[in-house]
Amino acid sequence: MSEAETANDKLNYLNCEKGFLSWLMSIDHKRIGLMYMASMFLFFVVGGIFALAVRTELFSHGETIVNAQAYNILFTLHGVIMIFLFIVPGIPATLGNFLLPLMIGAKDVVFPKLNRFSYWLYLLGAMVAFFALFMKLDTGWTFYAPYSLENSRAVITATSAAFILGFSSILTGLNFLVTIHKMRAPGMQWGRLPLFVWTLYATAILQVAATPIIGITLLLLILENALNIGVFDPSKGGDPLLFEHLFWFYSHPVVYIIILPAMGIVSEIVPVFSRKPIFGYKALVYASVGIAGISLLVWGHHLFVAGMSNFARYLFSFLTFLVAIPTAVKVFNWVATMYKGSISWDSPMLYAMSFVFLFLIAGTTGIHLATLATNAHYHDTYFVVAHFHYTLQGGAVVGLLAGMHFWFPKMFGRMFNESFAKFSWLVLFIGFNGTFLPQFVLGMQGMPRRYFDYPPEFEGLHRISTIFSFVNGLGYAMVLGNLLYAAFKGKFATSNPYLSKSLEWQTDSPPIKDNFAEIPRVTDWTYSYGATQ
Ligand code: HEM
Ligand SMILES: [Cu+2]
Repeated sequence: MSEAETANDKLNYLNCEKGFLSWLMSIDHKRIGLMYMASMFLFFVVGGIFALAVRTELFSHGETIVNAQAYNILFTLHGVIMIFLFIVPGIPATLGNFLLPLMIGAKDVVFPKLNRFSYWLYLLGAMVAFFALFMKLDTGWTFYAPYSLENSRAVITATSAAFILGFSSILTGLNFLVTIHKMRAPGMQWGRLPLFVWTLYATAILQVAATPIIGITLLLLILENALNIGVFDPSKGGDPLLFEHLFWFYSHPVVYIIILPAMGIVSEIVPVFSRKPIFGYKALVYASVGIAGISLLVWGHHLFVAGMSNFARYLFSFLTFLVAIPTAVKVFNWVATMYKGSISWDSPMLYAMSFVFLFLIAGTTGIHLATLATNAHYHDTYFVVAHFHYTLQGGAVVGLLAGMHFWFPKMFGRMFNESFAKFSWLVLFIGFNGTFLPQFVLGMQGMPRRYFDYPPEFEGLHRISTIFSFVNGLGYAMVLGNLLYAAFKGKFATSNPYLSKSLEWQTDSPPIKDNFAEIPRVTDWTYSYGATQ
């Protein structure tokens, strides 16, 4: 019997208890991570179907499949689901939960029951959001006042859901912060912490610091809708711009809650598949914390054309440019790590490299948006839609997929079909770029976002985008199908198929319930590939 088969026969976190309740009631961080993953991808599919409906409507000018009102509902539900139910919990809730204790040599997170409670809150939030699906919510996921003061029932329901989900996020952040401070194995000094853990740390600070702001803002919006207290409604002496500032004070940092862990995943994958130590470890750590810090100061770039002093405009524009520096440091260090490395192009590395490529496009078009002169033209056009899909989908979702392929054998003790994984990666990559590259051009030509109709001259590019969006969707179906099949039926994997030196790979795959037979002692950092290998 091979090593792989024996590991899977042993008692591990997957087979130690059976039945639905043993999962729902579990306080094991690994099971909780997998439950988040399953629920989130379920919502991802629903959000994706809404996206394809939106794209189908835009295939031709004039009414194609739905009327204007239904169109507004479709893009709102797509945005709300993708943001609040999928990408904000995102990598921390899934891979973060699964890997954090394993990577620092701990048995679990510091508060396992609180972790389970966070997941339950997530489910509750999702259930409340589900009711909003039937209430003709059409405000866009941003709930901008004063329009969000009109359809009160739907707005109260959807924002209550976001409020509950926010609590789930704060509690996860708190749990991770204390875990990283208190649960590191002997010898796991701060300077040896894996870079993915550093990004979870920076993210957790943002989750704890910024999420309460949106909580209070949404609460005010709920109160305004329920009791007409006049905070945001100009007809009652309120100020709608106040809502928008408070909203973006959270919702810009949230972009970094979403993207930083994806960067952490890339930092883990690149050294393993280049067989070289990570280049500039400290710079990468400072860059993560720096990005988190700056992200709290740039929210005004969403409101350049909403009316603000020239001084404020210059300041927000300048601060936004600053984010490019730590980001560029990261890209430089990844490339320097690969330099003269012995690179293997397995599927995790393909995803990691496409992350770098796509995020570079996201970042550089972000600079165009942060520039005052061009912002006035691009604001609220398809240029923005393309930019944030390169960030959220090209960046965060592709980063998540990189991690899911890399740690798949760790999670399930099985392997997916690698050739099919490469092929589906290609379909996804082509589908994604084909969908969103034309939207940059549409935006430059003046196509506004959130419109159900457009003049006939935009039809060509819209058609290209719609056709490729189905290729994009097919790509996801292939990727997820491959992984889902392999989770149950894949070939058994050895416990460390990619020969990684990181702590999580030094135990069985799938791990035993308490992760390690005994708490490990750490004597080195995790990136000593190459000369010292
Ligand atoms: C198959 C993949 C996807 C396609 C084809 C797609 C397509 C679209 C379309 C057509 C819109 C409407 C634009 C408008 O009329 O203004 C939109 C909006 C949006 N999408 Fe996606 N999308 C996809 C995936 C994603 C993902 C993965 C995320 C986040 C993780 C996301 C987040 C958003 C958000 C936040 C909006 C803004 C909604 C609003 O304006 O209120 N999308 N998407
Ligand atoms: Cu922003």
